[in-house]
Amino acid sequence: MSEEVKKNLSITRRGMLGATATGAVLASGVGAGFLGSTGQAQAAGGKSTLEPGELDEYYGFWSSGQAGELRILGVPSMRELMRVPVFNRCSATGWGQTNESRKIMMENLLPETKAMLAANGKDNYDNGDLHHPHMSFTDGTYDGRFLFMNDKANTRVARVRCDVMKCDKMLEIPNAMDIHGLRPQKFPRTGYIFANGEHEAPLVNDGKILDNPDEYVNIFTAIDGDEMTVAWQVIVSGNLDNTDCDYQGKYAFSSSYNSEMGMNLAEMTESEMDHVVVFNIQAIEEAIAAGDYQELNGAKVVDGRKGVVGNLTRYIPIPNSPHGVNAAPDKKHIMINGKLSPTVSVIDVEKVDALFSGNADPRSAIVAEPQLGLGPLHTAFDNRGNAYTTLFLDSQVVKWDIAKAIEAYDGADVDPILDKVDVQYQPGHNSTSMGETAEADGKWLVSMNKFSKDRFLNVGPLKPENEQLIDISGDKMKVVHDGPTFAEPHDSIIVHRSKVNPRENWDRNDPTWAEARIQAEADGVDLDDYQDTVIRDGDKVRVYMSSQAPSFALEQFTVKQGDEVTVYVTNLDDIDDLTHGFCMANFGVAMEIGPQATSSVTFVAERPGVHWYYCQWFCHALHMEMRGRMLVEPRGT
Ligand code: RUQ
Ligand code: CUA
Repeated sequence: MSEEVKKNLSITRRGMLGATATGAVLASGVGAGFLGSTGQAQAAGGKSTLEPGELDEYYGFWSSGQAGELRILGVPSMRELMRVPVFNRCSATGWGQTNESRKIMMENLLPETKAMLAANGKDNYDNGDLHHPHMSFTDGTYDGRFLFMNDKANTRVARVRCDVMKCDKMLEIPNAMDIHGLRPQKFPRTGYIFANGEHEAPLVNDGKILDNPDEYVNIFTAIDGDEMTVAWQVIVSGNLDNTDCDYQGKYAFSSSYNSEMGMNLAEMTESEMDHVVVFNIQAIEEAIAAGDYQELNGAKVVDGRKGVVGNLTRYIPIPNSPHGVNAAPDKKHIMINGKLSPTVSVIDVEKVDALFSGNADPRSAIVAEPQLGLGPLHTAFDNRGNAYTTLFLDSQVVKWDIAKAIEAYDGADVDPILDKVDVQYQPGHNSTSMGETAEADGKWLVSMNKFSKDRFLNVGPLKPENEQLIDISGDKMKVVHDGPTFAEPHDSIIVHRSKVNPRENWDRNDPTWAEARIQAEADGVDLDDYQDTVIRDGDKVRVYMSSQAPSFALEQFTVKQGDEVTVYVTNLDDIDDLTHGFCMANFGVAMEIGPQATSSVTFVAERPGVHWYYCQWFCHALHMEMRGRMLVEPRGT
């Protein structure tokens, strides 16, 4: 890191802390100015507070960072609507515990992962670090099919079905270490999911190479989003941070903050210039088709390192430690956010062709590099040619004009910066309504701030983060809402509600419980009808019980101590919102059964005596009565 940058960082931190109180006073003043006659906060872009019963115009899909789940918010109200467990465990839904969720979580674990988990007394991961949720695209805009998301903690990528808002696929990525940046292909459709391995390691990481960083590599992965399998991987030089792709389906771009391949802070920030890797998708596909790859852990791996002859990758130098990568809705520009550099580097995708066809200077693809402020991390967009960049160190969002930034880079005397607004405090990602699609609509921006400090009642040393809603419909940005969130949202997308159309109830033919259906058929049980059947199969017992408010079909069943018991509950209620639960008290067993769904859970009945199971979702006036007994006969009786 240069001395000048270091000095700027420390000055700004101090200045920012000193300005905290003033910032808070100013912000509350702004809020008061927007009180309409109804007492609702009124903003130029529309109401940010909804009346009871009013629905939001947008779905917000939120990461939860180290909490491991996906969250669904309403925008602009910022009300949290749902949590979708993905990489975490969930006490309410039984995610990580039901047979259906365990199959999804465990079916694609690598053999060495299973061995490591077994040695630690586990058969599955129970944490995750979900940073980047993004929706599938068709023709440059959201298509409402799937959401894809990364797990930085355990090198996984997961998919959530938008028809039921449940995770249906999870894939551990071989060869790569710690998936960070993730984006779906925008055109012609998703297609690929591009995923960056952030941390470098030996390509066969089996302990033969240890403290020899010269032999470490990083891996870029393209996943087939339909099949949820690894399509191909590329070995790169330097590490990989964030990624995005163009609207032509030709290139993906990944930032690298550690082109040095340094192992400590001083080494990682040594060079004045790092780089962005450009991946030539067609050239990579051709190399794979030609058999020009090595197969490692079942993945087809090509070599795109610097200095390797060929057309798979190019490296564009970017000032020190770039972070966010964001494609503009003009379908032409890719923003590389400087982080330690106060700049955003603007790549013109039409100038990238020349890097592959001729011998053009890689920097010739850069058409602007405006100085925006300290700590630019991520950029979002409206539909009027403006970009909005978070400034982590300045605790601001800066609005700037892309065309003017290009003119300024060409030498014109114009200032691309249009407006700056203080946020509370130190923003990471931001997102605008439909802003990562060609249908950006320029109404709302969410600034996802890493610190809330004084914005909320003190809840102890661990504070919530703060997400602020900003009205961007006018010339000046206006902060209209503060929203605390638990650890720790990184990224979000704001999707117009017309794009998403979830079901009210499950379809009885849903593939989620396909295995339960096969077992039920083998046991002569009709999973779609009333069930009160107990099947004994050696020391395995299968209990089939349907549920209909306010009762389970079985009031009791008997097993022997030590039996492996699988309980299949099918919710035959077909009324919207009529979810039942099944909790086997004192066995650590609980799950959700949505309307028309089947869920199953397996446990060993290693506790003799009378044990109550009960419905754990308040479903009916007689919900408390929705219970039954499991009688466990002691061993040897
Ligand atoms: S990336 S802000 Cu995963 Cu910026 Cu977190
Ligand atoms: Cu069923 Cu409560």
